[in-house]
Amino acid sequence: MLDLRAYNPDEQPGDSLGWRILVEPSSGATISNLESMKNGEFTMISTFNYFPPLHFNGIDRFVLVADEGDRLTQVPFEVHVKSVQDAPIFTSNSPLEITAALGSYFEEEINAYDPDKQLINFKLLYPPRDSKWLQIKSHTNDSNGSIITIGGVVPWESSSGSYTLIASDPSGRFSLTKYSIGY
Ligand SMILES: [Ca+2]
Repeated sequence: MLDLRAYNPDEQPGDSLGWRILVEPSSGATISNLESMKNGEFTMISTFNYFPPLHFNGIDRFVLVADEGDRLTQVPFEVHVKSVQDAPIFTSNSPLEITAALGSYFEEEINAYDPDKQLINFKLLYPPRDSKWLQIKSHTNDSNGSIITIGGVVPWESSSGSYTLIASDPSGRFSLTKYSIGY
């Protein structure tokens, strides 16, 4: 790309040859810092930054031109942006401080979604020596994401502890959120 050179075969005094964008990227990507540099009789692209939109993958197209003022040459580009998978994202607050009453049933709903719309798996990690009273009670998936409910009857002998919830997708990418439960 940076080697792309243009040449004005019939340069007149005062002509200036430069590169510019003719058609913006079809994906909505941003092209910035497009700058040209004169190198002998050629005008080269010296700087060029291309930022595809977040989560975009597929084929993107744009057109640059080398413009000398009265005539121009179009150079069409096709960019293949590979898909990169993302980890699930918790939309509930994190970390969460929760107060639960000893001996009573406690429940908390947690929301997460996967930017690639993959199925999310949840796993709960316990503090050391925990009686594992807290469990994943329900887990629903729809196109907007996952809702899971963690809950259980708080044992009388509980002392405050920190629980970690892991959300992972089939590719193994994961996020975690911590819950600090006090009594
Ligand atoms: Ca994913």
